[in-house]
Amino acid sequence: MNRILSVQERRIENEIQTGEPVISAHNRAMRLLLRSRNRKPVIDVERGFYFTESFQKTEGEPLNLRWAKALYHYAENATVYLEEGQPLAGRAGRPGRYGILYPELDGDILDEAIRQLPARKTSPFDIDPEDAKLVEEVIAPYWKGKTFHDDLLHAFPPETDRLTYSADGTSRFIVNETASYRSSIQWVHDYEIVLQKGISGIRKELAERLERLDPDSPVDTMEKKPYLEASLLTCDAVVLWAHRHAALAREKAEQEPENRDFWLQIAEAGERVPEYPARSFYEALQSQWYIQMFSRIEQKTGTVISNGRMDQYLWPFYQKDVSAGILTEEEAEELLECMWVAMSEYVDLYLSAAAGSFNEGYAHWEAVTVGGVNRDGIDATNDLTYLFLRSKRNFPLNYPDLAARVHTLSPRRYLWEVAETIKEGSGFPKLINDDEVVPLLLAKGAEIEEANDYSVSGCSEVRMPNRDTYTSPCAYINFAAALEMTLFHGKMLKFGDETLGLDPGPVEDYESFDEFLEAYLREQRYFIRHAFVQQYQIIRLRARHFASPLGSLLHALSRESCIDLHQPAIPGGIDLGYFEFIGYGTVVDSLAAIKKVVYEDKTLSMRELQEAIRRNFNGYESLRRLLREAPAYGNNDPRADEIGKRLDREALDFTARYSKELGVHLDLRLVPFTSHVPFGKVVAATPNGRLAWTPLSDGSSASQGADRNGPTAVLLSNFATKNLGCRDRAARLLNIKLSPSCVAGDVGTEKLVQFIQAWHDLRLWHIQFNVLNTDTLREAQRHPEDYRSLLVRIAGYSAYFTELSKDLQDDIIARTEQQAV
Ligand code: 8X3
Repeated sequence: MNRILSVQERRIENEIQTGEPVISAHNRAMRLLLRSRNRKPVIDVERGFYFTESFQKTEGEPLNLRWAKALYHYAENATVYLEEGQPLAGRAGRPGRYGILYPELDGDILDEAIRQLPARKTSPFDIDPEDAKLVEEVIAPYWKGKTFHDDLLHAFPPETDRLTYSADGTSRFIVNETASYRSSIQWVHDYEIVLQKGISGIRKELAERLERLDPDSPVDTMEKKPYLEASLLTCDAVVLWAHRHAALAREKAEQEPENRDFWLQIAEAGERVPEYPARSFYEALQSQWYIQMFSRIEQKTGTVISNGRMDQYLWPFYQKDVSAGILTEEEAEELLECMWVAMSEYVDLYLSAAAGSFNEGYAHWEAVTVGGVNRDGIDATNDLTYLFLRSKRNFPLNYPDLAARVHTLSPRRYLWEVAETIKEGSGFPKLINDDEVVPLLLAKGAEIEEANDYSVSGCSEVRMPNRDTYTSPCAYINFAAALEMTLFHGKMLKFGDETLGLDPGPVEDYESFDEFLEAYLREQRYFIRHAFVQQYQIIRLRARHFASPLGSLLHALSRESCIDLHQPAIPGGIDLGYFEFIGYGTVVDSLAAIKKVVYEDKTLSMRELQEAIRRNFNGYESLRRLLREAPAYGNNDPRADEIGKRLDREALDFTARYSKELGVHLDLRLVPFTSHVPFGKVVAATPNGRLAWTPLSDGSSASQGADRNGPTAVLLSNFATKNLGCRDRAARLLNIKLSPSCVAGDVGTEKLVQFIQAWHDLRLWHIQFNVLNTDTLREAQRHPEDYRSLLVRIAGYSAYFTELSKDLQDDIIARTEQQAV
């Protein structure tokens, strides 16, 4: 093929030609990867089983204590695994790719899910017949009627319920709660305190607090005592878990004299960390890994427990070991890559099909943050920053999700290496803009040092460990459905005659676009209103269902107040929640098309438009072409962007007024996961010419193929639609697909650096790139067996292209491939 390829594409072409995977210099990590890559994940039932067994015995006790007892029961009894060649110990399940069960969340649908998961089209899982029996006979029956999901299904008033669930309780993909998919949203622990003090250091302080409690105080007795007892037990549980790994490693050292040193190294590390402070780079990594995995066992943190600023908190250990001559750069990189493989093997298992369709490609994305400013506001890049970037270029895996912070004084070398890494082609790193994020965090109440020190978390969110205290997931809202209801009197073609939203009255006879826009905005507001009603209930219900003693003891404010992170209102905390605007480009383009074609040019009437939509443009091809040529978001065209800005503003005004009532910030976000695919499946054709049931636009990206003026125009539209004077803003995810030819060579790298600088200067929150040829994607659809290792950028993560649904594959193919930057 005579075309310019990205590094990733070249590697895959090479693999196809030679029939051999390309082995990087880091053989140990690569061997581990090849053992599990593309293997269908298996369900490991032990976490679900031991939690169930423990919860049966602790009914009536305080929730956090029950959780700690369950963790201890797991740590004491669950199988511990050590893998040949893997220097980091600590898995939450069997070798290979695996998912685990959290029946307390949605175990009421567990039996049904277990039957469906092996054959599910999107993200299937296998399960051993014996384990399936255990689920059906022991785990699932206990949780019937007791789960969070059970309670949530009956928590909403009828109008909210109608927009949320179908009659059978499955998601309607309109105002979509996501709380029943996970116990917590994306999170970042304070890993640094574990590396510095060890769990024993934290435990000692908490034990002293327990000693000092006032026995006459009802608050000390009823709240602080169980919190502290739960914390101590959890400390013991995680240390016990590490010790059990160490003991197994000692046994292996005895049994396998040829690998004695390897197993002894693991044994000694497990005897030391996370119990005590880490002394070396290896111990620091091992300590972080035990905590990371144990917090997976603790609860389902939907899609991500991010790693925080690894280039900062690992730096002292790295520097010390390298100066002492006991660690080389290559050894450090290899150890990190072994961690990436272990990370990729734990797969987030979603029981409901709806939740699965939000996270296609077995998605979870534990962001590692690099670069940015330090607590004093000075550039923080160091040798480790560059090592992370290099590892991302060298090691063909989608874990971890690398996030590079960019600020005004980011060094030139840093921007250059970031651009070179993006050119590798598999979607890393994503970029987050300090000059947008830090002022917003300050406006929401953060101190300057903690705002400067933020970590990237989730797709494109940020966290201030020790200051953020809100863990409730919120709504993903399908605003293309709001548009359809405006056009069809509160109904949707998918749902027949049922009235779901507001009836805007005689829309066919409106005389001006303004009248139509106001009707749409009433519908938009109605949707947000119901998302907030959902959230009102979710906040209250979650506090009765979830506790996270480990997450809580790693949080300074939770320790201080002795209040679990799942309880509302931790003193001193900043509660940053959100709601999502899904289908932004689709809605803006549709409104811009209605304005032009129906009201300005009067080329067709509203009735004709309704008819064309009902017929999915069959027989209306020339009309469809006309609609597609109307002004569209992503072209720096004020005719579309002004509409976009108005929609954004209305949503921001709503939350500025009503999130206060909930006592939290609910910020407006434009971050889809993969929800724009299932959301599109319930929306008929839209006035921008999009066909029925196809994906909506994603995040704050332009509609598929609508951006015709090059990528800088996409940035400018993004900027022009923002309401910079509003505080309740948060992430706007932006996908750009570039042809490898437009960034080829040093000239291409330089152009990409300049493009990144333009993005930074416009204060856009996030950006990420696919650098590949659309032909490669088509080829991968035709011959998936040859392209198993092809990674593509999706929402805030990358995944194997061949593990995605055909709909999502087509969506990525349909995104504009920009030919010049
Ligand atoms: C993750 C999104 O909903 O956990 O990117 O904040 S959420």
